[in-house]
Amino acid sequence: MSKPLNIGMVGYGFMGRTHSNAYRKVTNFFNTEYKPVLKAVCARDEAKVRGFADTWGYESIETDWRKLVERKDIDAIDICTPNNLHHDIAIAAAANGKMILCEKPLSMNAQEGEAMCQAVEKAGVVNTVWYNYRKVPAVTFAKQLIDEGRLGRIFHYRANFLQDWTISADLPQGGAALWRLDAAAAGSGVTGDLLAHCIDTAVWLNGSMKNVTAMTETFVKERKHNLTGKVEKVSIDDACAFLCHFKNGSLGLFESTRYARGHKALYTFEINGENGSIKWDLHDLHRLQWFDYKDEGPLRGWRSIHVTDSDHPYMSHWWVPGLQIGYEHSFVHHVADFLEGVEKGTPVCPTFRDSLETQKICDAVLKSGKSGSWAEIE
Ligand code: SOE
Repeated sequence: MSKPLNIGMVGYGFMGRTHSNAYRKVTNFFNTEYKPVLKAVCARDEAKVRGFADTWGYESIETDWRKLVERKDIDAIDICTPNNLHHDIAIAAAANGKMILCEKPLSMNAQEGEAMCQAVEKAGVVNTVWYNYRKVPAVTFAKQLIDEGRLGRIFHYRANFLQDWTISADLPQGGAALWRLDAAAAGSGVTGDLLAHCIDTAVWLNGSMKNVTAMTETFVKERKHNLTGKVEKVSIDDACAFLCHFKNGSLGLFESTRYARGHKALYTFEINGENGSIKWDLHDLHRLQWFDYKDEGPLRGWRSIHVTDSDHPYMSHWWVPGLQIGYEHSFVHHVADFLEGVEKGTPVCPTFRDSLETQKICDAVLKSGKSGSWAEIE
């Protein structure tokens, strides 16, 4: 008999949909002791939140997140709000003894993030941050290969996250989906939204960073603000590129922008070691490119591994070998890992503490982008 685990979700945007879908599907494919129950969803607009609850099968709604985190029938709070609310909701949820699943990035800055870590650690509640790309089977497979030492000494790590949806100067900032352009709600632009993903994966695969040097740019300086109706200064970074030294001696190169015409969500990374290299591309997410220096002779070359066999991470839970899965499954895997952590009492990675490292790197990147100097990672 499975045990219910009651979810209370705050926010219902794009991420609210990906998470709800994952909660609904997970126990059809993973044999978990706990089964998520969509107990309540919370947002300020009552009519809209009721519509969302009906679509996804939430049992009830709230319009004030404070009420939600105090409800006795909720076990876990899922934070899917704009970034400026993560801190207050997480602290209140932890004080009420709730487990927490928080959307990325953890917080607006490392100071907030540290307070959030202390709150969940003091309360002793299970906590995780939705850096979902770790849970793509090909990316988890890359982690296995690296941990097995197959690449040997690592020399280079490079990653890109390219989009093009904010090029129009007529696009307003603030409110609904456009809070990502408003620094007051998002904290930063592409650094917290997109590079945070690249940094999370990089630190997971290649270890901690020592220092960074960055350049940031805001191409459109003013936009109408949806909440005030006025034209206001844009304070987010539209584009950011940075170099870093990893603690293992390798060099890192990262680029992210929302101004790469033709690219919608092109996340790629490559890692080069003395014995081999690995490449991955979100647009082909079920494949891992692998080069092995041992393959001597005329047959040497890059291998494109279709990560769909039952001995590949997570894949034994899905269809049959050769049939691929997609973007939404990374969230299903995250929920499966979360439920396993709850059952076994083990940390669910990335934890708040793991994600604080990403937050510190984002802060250092933004600091360096302003100063033009190298910034050390605290
Ligand atoms: C922004 O467009 C966005 O939706 C991010 O917020 C997500 O984290 C990223 O995975 C895709 O792009």
